[in-house]
Amino acid sequence: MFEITQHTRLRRSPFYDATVAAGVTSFMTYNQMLLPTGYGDPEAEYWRLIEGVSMWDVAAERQVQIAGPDAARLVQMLVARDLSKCVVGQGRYVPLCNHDGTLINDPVLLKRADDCFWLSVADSDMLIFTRAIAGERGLDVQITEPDVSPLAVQGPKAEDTIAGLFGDWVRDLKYFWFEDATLEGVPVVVQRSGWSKQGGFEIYLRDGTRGTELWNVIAEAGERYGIGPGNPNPCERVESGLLSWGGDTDDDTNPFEVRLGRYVDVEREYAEEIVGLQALRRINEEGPKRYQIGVVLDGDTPEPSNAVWLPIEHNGARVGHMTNGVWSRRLKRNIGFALVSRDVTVGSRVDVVKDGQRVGAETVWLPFI
Ligand code: THG
Repeated sequence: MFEITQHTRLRRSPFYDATVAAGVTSFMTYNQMLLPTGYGDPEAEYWRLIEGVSMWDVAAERQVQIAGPDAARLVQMLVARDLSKCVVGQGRYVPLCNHDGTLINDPVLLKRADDCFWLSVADSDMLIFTRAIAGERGLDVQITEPDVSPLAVQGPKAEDTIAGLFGDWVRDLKYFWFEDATLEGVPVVVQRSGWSKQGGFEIYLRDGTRGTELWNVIAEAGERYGIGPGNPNPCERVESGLLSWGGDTDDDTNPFEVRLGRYVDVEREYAEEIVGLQALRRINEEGPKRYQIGVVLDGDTPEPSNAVWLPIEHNGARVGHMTNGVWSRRLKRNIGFALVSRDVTVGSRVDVVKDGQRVGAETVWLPFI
């Protein structure tokens, strides 16, 4: 075995010590941070999310704060979605594209004030990109990475857990809406959000020195509901059809190909200043060449999870890739997303090629559940 060298370019979460104490067994990197990926009991971690409540260190979902007189204008230039009706206290899922209309991130946007926004980003460097656009356009903004670290609380018992801590007002929060709050003196933002379809909240810690405190307070409040540690769950998110940017996308993927077309507003004011909008209009008119559907593999023996793009063939010809693969504990089948040519219809037979072997599969619509 080898060690991972400690270095400032591999940043630790404020919840790092708490996750070690909770028995974390694996990490991956995400936004140059360590993101926990397991606690040694995948079966229990899955069912805790489906039936109870699970808490996740997702501090690696970093915030890019855009503040200043031109903040609103810059945000509208950057994201594919019209935000004219987004109010302070509201969040939105906002595909972010480059000039070619290629999806380069899929942040959750938080409108903190009329002149202050957070982009809660997936794993690509949005500080560099947003600063470059602001600089080229001569905009009056300050772009920073604030001391903010999300902790997700997910599952059917998440609402009771969070209401027990903050009060019943959290039950009235609409999806992606948020409120500032304090928890035993720890400053946080509470948002109804999270990368699962089991319901829940994200608690954004606003003081990186108090991660262990926040973790422990939530763990204690959730004890009566059987809370335990977890992480963005590969099985649940595939069953639920949630996109993993950088996992299910490649260097050429546009939002229309991966079911995000409904978050792209091609008819917009000031269209000429919106990054990538001309390209997105063209792609939308021509129709994307690929699309994202599901595959259900033949057989009912669990295969190890697969994060490698596997070729898919249809009538012997290469038509795309399976971009992830998991054993579905609810469907009792091996399933995955496929990014394939539009010529492959849903309900077709295809072959997934793994280690030179062909495994038969059927194409289906997403989500699986
Ligand atoms: N939470 C926060 N930041 C994040 C993520 C998160 N940043 C990175 C990554 N995850 C962004 N990706 C997603 C993808 C999907 C959703 C949220 C973040 C999501 N989608 C819902 C769906 O697809 O059904 C709702 C979308 C809608 O209709 O508005 O929630 O998890 N803080």
